[in-house]
Amino acid sequence: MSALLANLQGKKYAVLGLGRTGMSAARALKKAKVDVTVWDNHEEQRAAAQRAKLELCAFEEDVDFKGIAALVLSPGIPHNFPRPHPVVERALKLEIPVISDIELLRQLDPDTPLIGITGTNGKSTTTALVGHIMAQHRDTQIGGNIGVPVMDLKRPKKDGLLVFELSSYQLELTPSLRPQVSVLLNITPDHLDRHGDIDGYIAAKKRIFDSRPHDEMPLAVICIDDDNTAKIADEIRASETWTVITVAAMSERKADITVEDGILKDARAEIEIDLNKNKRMGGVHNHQNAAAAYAALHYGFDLSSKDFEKAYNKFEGLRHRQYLVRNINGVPYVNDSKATNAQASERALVSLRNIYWIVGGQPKDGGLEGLEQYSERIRHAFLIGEAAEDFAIWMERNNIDFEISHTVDIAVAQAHQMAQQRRGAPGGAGAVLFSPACASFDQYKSFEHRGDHFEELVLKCEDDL
Ligand code: UMA
Ligand code: ADP
Repeated sequence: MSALLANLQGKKYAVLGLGRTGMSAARALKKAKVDVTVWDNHEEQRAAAQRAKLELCAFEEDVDFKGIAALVLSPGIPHNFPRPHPVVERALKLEIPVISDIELLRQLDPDTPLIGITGTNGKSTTTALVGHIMAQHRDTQIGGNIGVPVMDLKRPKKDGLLVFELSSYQLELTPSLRPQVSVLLNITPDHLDRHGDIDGYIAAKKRIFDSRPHDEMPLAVICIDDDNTAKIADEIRASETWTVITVAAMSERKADITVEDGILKDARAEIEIDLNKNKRMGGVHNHQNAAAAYAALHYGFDLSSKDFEKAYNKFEGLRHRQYLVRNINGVPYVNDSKATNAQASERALVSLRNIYWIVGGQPKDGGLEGLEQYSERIRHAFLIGEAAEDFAIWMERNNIDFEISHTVDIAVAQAHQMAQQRRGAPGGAGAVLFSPACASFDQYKSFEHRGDHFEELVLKCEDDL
């Protein structure tokens, strides 16, 4: 992106927050010889900036902010709720635009075709799936909330494509997104502290439909399985500024594209695709993701249903999200380390039966509340981390057999042994599921680190117990 950013030479930018986004934006600007100053509230990040030879400036003190073209803000830093970061407040008072790294990129390059994907759940899976399929046809770059800051991407070649996963935080700071295709998967309450309330959260998600390419009617793919997205679909259709394709995969609502028992039906084109063929994309939630990807690519980029199906069947899913690590004697071992709260674990409990559930970590408010209805599906639970004692009370209350394993090493060994011994139990072989419903920070650096450890242990399990 360096050649693009060189167009900004002579201007001055400020970057606040030096995590993945801020460091990437600041480095890219510096490389393009654009004047950039940076700040972070944490000493460790400032030290990293110094090592990268970035110019630090304490924005919070009374430094001269004049002449700054924009403040590039990291998505994790509040600009609104619960209260704006003081530096954001200062910038806004001086009428300095507060923008995301994605906004900066799209201001410079509004024309490279872009698929934007948002929703409360399924964003990363859908983004990766769309990227995987389109990479076989065009130079495709995927980034954004999925973990690759957009300034780290290569600019796609002519006829190339950008696929961005977009969080509600990023959407609020990106008024010039101009996607050719916008995908909205679902909206359930999340990040309410940052949006004030559910209406604020919905408004942020809706911003994916705020800006349009200059000379085209863009495509809106909206999964209408929940009331929030169904209402948005009606509104966007009524605006007559987007072509709207609706998808229903987790409800019986009427839509352009539906999925029932894993069979995708596109009523407009009389197309049927059997989504069950890809065993790694099990569960109705993944069928929602797959149907949204199909709609975006078939109607947005003329991809044939045959080409979709061929590439979809080869998609291996994303690690840490109900990812099938291995099947041992008919027992699947599933890594769902990304499930850091009860709602996320619910998706896995819905998808499997006779579960040997490894659960726990650093607990979230509410613990396992809401999962009581799945107790029949759990054969045995193995409790780990800080949450173990509290989760034991919940298990007792719900008549679920359990033991306190403390660590993932012990839990995997115990679950493996029990699952293999009870393979012939009535009801079927069951599944070993690592879906912690907790943050990872009590024992790991991140959910990825935790999931990697689980997978490493599972790959070492003996198959002749
Ligand atoms: N900081 C300050 N002052 C503050 C608060 C934070 O200086 O008051 C600094 C921190 O010291 C840190 C930096 O800001 O150095 C952190 O910025 P950040 O939280 O925006 O983190 P990044 O590393 O830039 O990661 C962000 C996204 N994080 C969030 O939105 C919270 C990543 O999404 C994204 O992958 C990455 O940009 C690249 O685009 C993560 C996420 O959890 C996966 N997203 C949420 C979600 O998916 O639910 C929205
Ligand atoms: P996100 O990027 O939005 O957090 P992911 O694709 O990383 O979503 O999936 C995270 C978890 O959310 C998965 O492990 C799965 O349990 C659940 N999930 C995935 N897709 C959906 C969906 N369409 N609806 C509801 N839950 C989903």
